[in-house]
Amino acid sequence: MRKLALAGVVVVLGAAAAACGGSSTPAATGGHAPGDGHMGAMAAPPEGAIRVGLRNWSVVPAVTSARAGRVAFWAVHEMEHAHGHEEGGLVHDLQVLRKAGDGSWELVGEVRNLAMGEAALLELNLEPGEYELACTVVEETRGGVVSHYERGMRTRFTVTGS
Ligand SMILES: [Cu+2]
Repeated sequence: MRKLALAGVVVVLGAAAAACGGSSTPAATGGHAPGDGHMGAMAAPPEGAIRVGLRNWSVVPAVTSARAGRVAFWAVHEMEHAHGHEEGGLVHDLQVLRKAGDGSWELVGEVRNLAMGEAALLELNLEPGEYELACTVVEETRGGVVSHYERGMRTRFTVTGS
């Protein structure tokens, strides 16, 4: 198994500050690089983004509607639930589904495989309509097959005309 030695990476910011002299206390700035798009859930949500909490077993958006156009969702796999491996829920997705004219749901966008404590930004261009925010992970646990959607990880979301 290969492992990447990332622990030793140190990013030095603001070398010009050395001109001030004297202080030996480095400023503690956030050390998280965006990387693959997954960020820590404790990070502040980007401005204007709608926070969507993902937990066992619910999807909890900060608001339940938005204006049509650019909509940004800040998907957060909540920290506050501790669960055993038998229960499932080690990762959650956020799927944004739009109700089509024939009543079926079509996928508009998604972020996948958020581990507990992770967050990710999903920016979409949404037309007016009825939507569902859901997690469609299906896991096999020692307790059996667990469908997050059927357990309750879905909620309605409305996009109104701009
Ligand atoms: Cu889930």
